[in-house]
Parts: sequence; C-alpha cells; structure tokens
Amino acid sequence: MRPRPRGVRTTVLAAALTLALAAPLAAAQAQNPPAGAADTAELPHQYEVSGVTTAAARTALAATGAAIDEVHGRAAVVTADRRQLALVRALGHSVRRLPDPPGFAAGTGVTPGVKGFPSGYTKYHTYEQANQAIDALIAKYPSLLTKTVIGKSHEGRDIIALKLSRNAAKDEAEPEVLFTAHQHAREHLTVEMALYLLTEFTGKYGSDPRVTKLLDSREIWIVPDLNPDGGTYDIATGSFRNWRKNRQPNTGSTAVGTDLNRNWEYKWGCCGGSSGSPSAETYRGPAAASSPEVRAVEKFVRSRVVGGKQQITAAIDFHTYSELVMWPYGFTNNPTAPGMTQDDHDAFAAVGRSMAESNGYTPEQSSELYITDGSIDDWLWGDQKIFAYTFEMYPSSSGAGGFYPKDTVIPRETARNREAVLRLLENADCMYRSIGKEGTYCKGK
Ligand code: 0X9
Ligand code: CA
Ligand code: ZN
Repeated sequence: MRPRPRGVRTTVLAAALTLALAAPLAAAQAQNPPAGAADTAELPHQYEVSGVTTAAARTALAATGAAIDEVHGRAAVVTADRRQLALVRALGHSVRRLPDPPGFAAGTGVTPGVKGFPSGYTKYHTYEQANQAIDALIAKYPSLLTKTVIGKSHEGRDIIALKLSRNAAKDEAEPEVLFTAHQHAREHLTVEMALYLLTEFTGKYGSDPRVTKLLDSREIWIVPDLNPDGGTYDIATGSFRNWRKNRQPNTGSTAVGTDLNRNWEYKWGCCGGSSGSPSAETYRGPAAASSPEVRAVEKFVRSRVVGGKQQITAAIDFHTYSELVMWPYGFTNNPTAPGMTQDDHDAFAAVGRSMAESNGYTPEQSSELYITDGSIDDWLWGDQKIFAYTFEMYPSSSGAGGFYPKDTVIPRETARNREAVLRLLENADCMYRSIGKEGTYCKGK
C-alpha cells in the first residue's frame, strides 16, 4: 500500500525518529551561544549530510534539532544552525554546506526593515503586497470574496481568512474546504499558491463551468499567511535568512521562534516528532497552541462547527519543498491508529493519490517522510475530523532552488495544483465516495 517512492524525499525515516529527540535535547540546549553572539551565528544554513542510511543514524540526526528538508538515497539535507551542525558532526557524519540563498545574510547587522524580496524574486508578494492584492480582489468581486481577521500574529499582524463562494457574505449550508499556507517563513511559494487560488476562482467564476459549479456549491476558506512575522523577517534585510519558525521570543533563551507545524493541539510533543529545545528548528513551543498564529486558526476552525457539526470537510496546508501529497497521521507509522479507521485511511489515500496523479507529486502518509507531532493535519483530522492534506510544493530538490526558487516558476508551479484543488473540492461533499462507500457514510447528502 505504500506508494513506490520516486521523489527525493523517499523515506524510511519514520521509525527512526519515533524514538528520537528526548535525551540529546539537553545537550543541544547546553550549547546555546553566549548572549550577544554575532547575528550570523543565529542564521541557519542548509547542509547535505552523508551516511544517513540507518534508522539509528536518522534518529540521531533529528535529535540534533536540525530540520530535515530532504532525504535522498544515502544522504539527507538539513537546515541547521551552528550548534546543531556541531552535533551533526559529532555523530561522525561528513557534511557539505549547500549554497546559501541569494544575497544570504547581506543585511546582517542592519536594522531589520522592509526591504523585501531580492532581485529575481520580486514577483513574490510581501505580506503588505499580498494584502493589497487581496483587498483589490475583494473590491472587484465583493459578492464572491469576503475577508475576516481571525487573529493577530505575535508582532501584531493580522491573520486573515478569505471566504470564496457565491453569496460569500452569507453562511449557506454547503461543504466548506480550507486552504492554509505559509506556516514556515521561508516557504514563500505557498503564499503565491493561495493568491493563485483567489485570483483563479474569482476571475473564472461565470466563465469556467467547473469553477462556477464549485463556487455555487462549496464555501472555500483561504488563510494565505499563517506566519506573517516569520515571512517578513525572512526578507526584511533584502536577502533571505532561511527562517522557518515564527518570531515569538522564548523565555530563558536567546533563540527565537516556535515551529508552527509542531505547535497544534493534538498529540502535541507526543512521539519524538518535534523538539523541546527553543534553539531547534522544530521547536514545538512551551505548550500546545502557545503561538498566537496557531491559536487563531484553531479558534477559527472551531468556529466553523455549526449546529454541532464541523462544516469544513477537507483541507490542504501548503508547504515547500519536495513535491509530495501527504495525509495523516504524522505522529505514528500506523496507517490506522485510533481515530483513523481503515475506511478513513482508504478515502484519504484514494483522494490523495488522485490529487498526486494530477500534479505529479508523490503520495504518502506523512509519517513516511518522518515522524512529526503537533502538525496541522493531525489536529485537523484527529480533533476535527477534517480530511486534511499537506502538500510540499516545487521543487523536488535543493538543486532546483530548494526553499527559494526564482519567481519565474510561480505561474507554472501554482497552476500545477489547480486540478488537485478542484478534485479535492469536488470530493468534499463526501470523501468516502472515492472508495465507493457513499451509501455507508454520506446518507442524506
Ligand atoms: O516538517 C514539516 O513540517 C513539513 N516539511 S517542511 O520542509 N515544509 O518543513 C512536513 C510535515 C509532514 N508531516 C505532516 N504533514 N504531519
Ligand atoms: Ca456554511
Ligand atoms: Zn513547511
């Protein structure tokens, strides 16, 4: 049942990471740099780590607190800061530093401002530019598109949710589908994905029959930027900083930020799929939903329970990179853990594979990549019974740009997911139809 892996991030990491992290965290924490250390020391880089072939090696690698960005063959690509790198080296791996993104750290020491994307990337939208584009769309299509501020980021930026539907201002009894983007700061292509969907659905309503039918029969929610502080920080000097987390300070540590995709309130920190060390790239935060960004979206999703029934039936959370379509659970390798029946799993896999067939990504249960706990899809399914997927967008490897592909790819790589999104929306009224069990699960629909 495991799809034949063909992406770079084929993986067998899972079992390994399950047992990871706990003990070596203390060691990682003990190596925090002295206060006032140069800013560059705080900036992580990407490294190819060789000799990552055994379960034990992967366990130890994850335990350093580095983020695993990619897995291919006998090597892994990680994002690590100086102390995590030292821990990786101490494990006996040879590491090769990969090129930094364009103009990396050029602005270090400069007061963070609003410089924005560097040359070659100026078609990406800053947080402000995205909001301007969104407000222009709302002005142009007021009956199709509405905006709600669902909360504030740590630094006080609005977290917004857009609703796309015919009569968007009215809550109609239609299946609702949620698209979220940009939990991870450096994954800027995901904001473009959200903007693409907003533009495509508003612009084609009334002319494209499939789009028209879906907006007539679904309510689409789009949260285009879950981490506006991190995203802004990543580009504030005019060159990329390789930033992943949000920008929330941590008590008792100079390290900043929580990994939002380890902070959700389901099996938080349960299973070695996150770190308890504030300096780790995968720091889960001091408590479940401790970040205001996660709290805002959880509260919003809970607010879609109407008459005791969660209205949102399906979701995609967009990330980069590796070209994957993933479904829960991430916290366990078990395909049918408590809360996930065989039919649930089969429906997840059937629609997931159909979406992957349309965009050429690799479909898999997310734990096949590596164990994660406190991730959004596990919460959306485990707590809210929403069929939640995670997409890892373009590219498939660091060689093709990693987290920072040039802006010329934006139109192609966002449109590439059009068909997958349409398929999810078309299935959203009864996900079990995909396994021929509409009669069992979707009576009265
Ligand atoms: O580690 C992550 O959060 C995701 N990879 S990324 O490079 N974008 O950081 C993968 C998450 C996979 N696990 C789940 N979706 N649960
Ligand atoms: Ca509704
Ligand atoms: Zn991500």
